[in-house]
Amino acid sequence: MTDLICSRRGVRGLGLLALSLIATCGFIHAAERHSQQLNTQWEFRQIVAGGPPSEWHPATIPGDVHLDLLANKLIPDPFYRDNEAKLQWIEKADWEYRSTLEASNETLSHQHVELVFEGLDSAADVYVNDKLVLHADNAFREFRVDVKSALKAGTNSLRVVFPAPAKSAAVVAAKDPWRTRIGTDEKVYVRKPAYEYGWDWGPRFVTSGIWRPVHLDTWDEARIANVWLRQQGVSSASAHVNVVAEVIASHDGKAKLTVSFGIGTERKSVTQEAILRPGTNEVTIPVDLEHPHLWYPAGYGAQPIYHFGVQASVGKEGVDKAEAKTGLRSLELHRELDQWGRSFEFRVNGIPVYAKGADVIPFDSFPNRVTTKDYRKVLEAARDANMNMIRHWGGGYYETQEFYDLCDELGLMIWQDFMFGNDWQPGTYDFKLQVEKEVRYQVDRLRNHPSIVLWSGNNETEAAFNWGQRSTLAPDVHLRAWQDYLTLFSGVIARTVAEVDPERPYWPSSPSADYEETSPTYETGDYHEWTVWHGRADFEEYETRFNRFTSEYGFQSFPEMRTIESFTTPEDRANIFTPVMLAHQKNNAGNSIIRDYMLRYYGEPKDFASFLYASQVLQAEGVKVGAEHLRRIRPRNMGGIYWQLNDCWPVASWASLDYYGRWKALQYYAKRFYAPLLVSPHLEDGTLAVYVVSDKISTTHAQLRLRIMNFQGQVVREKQQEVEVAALASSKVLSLPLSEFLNQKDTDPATTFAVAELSVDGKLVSKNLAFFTKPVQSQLLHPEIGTELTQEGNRYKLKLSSPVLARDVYVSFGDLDATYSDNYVNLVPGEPVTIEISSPATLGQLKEKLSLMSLADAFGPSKAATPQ
Ligand code: BMA
Repeated sequence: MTDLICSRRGVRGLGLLALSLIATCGFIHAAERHSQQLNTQWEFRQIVAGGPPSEWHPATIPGDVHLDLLANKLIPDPFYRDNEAKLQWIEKADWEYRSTLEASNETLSHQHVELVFEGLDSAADVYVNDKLVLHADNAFREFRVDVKSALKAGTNSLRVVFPAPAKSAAVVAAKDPWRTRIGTDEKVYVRKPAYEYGWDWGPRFVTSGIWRPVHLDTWDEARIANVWLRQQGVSSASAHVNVVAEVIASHDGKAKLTVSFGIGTERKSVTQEAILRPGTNEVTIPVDLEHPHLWYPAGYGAQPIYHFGVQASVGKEGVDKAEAKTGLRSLELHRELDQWGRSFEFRVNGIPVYAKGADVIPFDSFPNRVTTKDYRKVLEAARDANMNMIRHWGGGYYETQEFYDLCDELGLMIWQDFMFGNDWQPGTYDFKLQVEKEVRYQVDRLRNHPSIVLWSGNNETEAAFNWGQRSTLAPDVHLRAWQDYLTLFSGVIARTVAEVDPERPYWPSSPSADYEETSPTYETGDYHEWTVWHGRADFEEYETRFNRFTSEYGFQSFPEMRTIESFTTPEDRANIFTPVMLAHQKNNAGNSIIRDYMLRYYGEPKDFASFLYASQVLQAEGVKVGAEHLRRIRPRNMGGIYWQLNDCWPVASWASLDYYGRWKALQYYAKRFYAPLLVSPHLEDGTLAVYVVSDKISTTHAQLRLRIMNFQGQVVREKQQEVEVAALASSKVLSLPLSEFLNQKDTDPATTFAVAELSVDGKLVSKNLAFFTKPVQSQLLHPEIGTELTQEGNRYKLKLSSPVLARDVYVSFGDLDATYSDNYVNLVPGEPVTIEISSPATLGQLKEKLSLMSLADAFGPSKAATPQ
């Protein structure tokens, strides 16, 4: 009888009688942990100091105050025109959220009744029945607080108060005696996503809110706080995984842990007994897998996922269960001395993987409206563009499990920054403790993801040591600031990562040389290459750089017309310098920089629409110079990550996908310049050299065809050869002195180009064009492009052809949704290109809206009529 009553099922079954018996039971029942979601029926209001309280409005949790104001139609669309400036009052206000919490006697009968906030942005006071139960001060941590004594049976009130972020930060900042001497910004004293304060691609929306789920957990004997799948030896022959269950126990006692694991529907299980002590226990259950299915980065193999279920029981009762999953792979950041300095090379399952990708920023200014569809759209676009790595940049927030699950599934390796973006960070002891808790929480939460291949301390904070006020600090303050930096990023964080995730490499900052001295003869670490764009150097400058790993470089462009239309009125679209266009350009002088390069390389586009289009071509061609150079110089360089993949609002930026996930020219170019087998014709030392770069793990037998032709299609030189393409290497396979074919009859550099094609078994795998002048000097002809749009099942095919060279032919269907297998394509004279299109529109609608623009069109018919 006692057994029955003291089990959870018994309590439920016997109702009130049982509840009264529990109190006299004399010992605690071993019920299973239960989680009650508290995400519904919230309200919010502005706290008006001194004034009457404002009205309560319904709120959505998880969310933030901006989204709640928007949903209640209390503010206009923050992204429209210049609304951003008009909404700055929100961050200056204090906000309050409330809900009720129903607690039954059964709930209160448990030993532990914990209120769990998975994320509060940021400083907040939490009250239960008007009793302060929590002061939260870090948006990147979970807060778990026992509220058993604050709760009563029945309806309880729950309130969360968010003082204006600047106020909360000022209170903490005032306690740091070094702050003003070092010049540390007040805002960083409370951990919060840095990009909320505005960035050179993002608006300023400093928000507040319960931005991750809330729940009430009840448990008794023990609960499983974390399951760590520690990969300690993985090869194709076997995988040794230590399943480490972190069990929080109430008392001394015996427990049993059962792990069932496998892939697909196949499962094996092992059980282990453990002696628990009150508090945190780590129980390790070793698991060996013979001939495991290994996880590979995209392009190198499959991404199988193993599932592990852990069940904890005390006595006969299950007390908690947890699920975890991972992909099995070995990982090494290979850093060896070599002829150029020290390598920076990721090795996965022993393969030196050349990292191809882009930097990722938050998907929205308001994270809680990012949907599964949005995540897929952006991350699948990365995979489809032949990327295998993203760098998850440190000025945003640690992403959702869904984001990391998708990267695991798609084979996208992640360079994971900790969330410190550029700003100098405090050196106080409290701040270090705060960061340690955050790192522990985030690494515990994310370490099973095979996609994460590196933890990196921060974005550009090391570099920021010499920026602004810190460049002129007095020697003692200078030393103090540097000590603060080192203790945080190479002390506290490095040590914590070494403790909770020792199998994964840690890197102190991006960019960093890990405090080694670099020189032209000793290159080491990763690099952010900004002489192009910020330094306004020509794109060719990229080719003079030989960094071991380039984790940022890039160039801006405008999004397409449809995206521009989403935030503008027709008068805003008069030119790129209207107030609204400038409000959606966050880099100082950004639009002027684009125009500068435009004139340098292309000339003046004929109108606004042409400017948008040409800016995308300019960006794509510029980044292509860098990307191909970096791939050509492998293994000296082993990673090219361009800035940036995505946007958090509609804006002119370095992104290759706009806010709506629409592909800019650069995304299509990336698909080509990141092809696993790349043919890269390159002008060097008076020759046209042709390189073939291979990411294949074995030799590939291929056919190379190189033609030199003029814009009308006359071939003046042709070469064909068989090539044995070396695995995981870059090789120069052909070199033609320019003097042999240029500046001769029919080969004016302004009307001549080279087309290189690489085929494997008769199938074209890479095609690339090279020109002998800048576009502004080339004499493009106005192409009459032939189109043939047909339907095949639920897909469409568009065949394009032109009798003369047509560069960067951009296909669009106005306001109709469509995705394209390729776009911004070059039409070699007389050689059709077929693009596959999917669209919910009908063939008739598509035909009606089809529009084309090529480079010659963007610069006016005059360019065609009178060659320039
Ligand atoms: C780097 C990044 C970002 C920035 C980008 C473009 O500094 O780390 O901070 O947006 O360059 O300026």
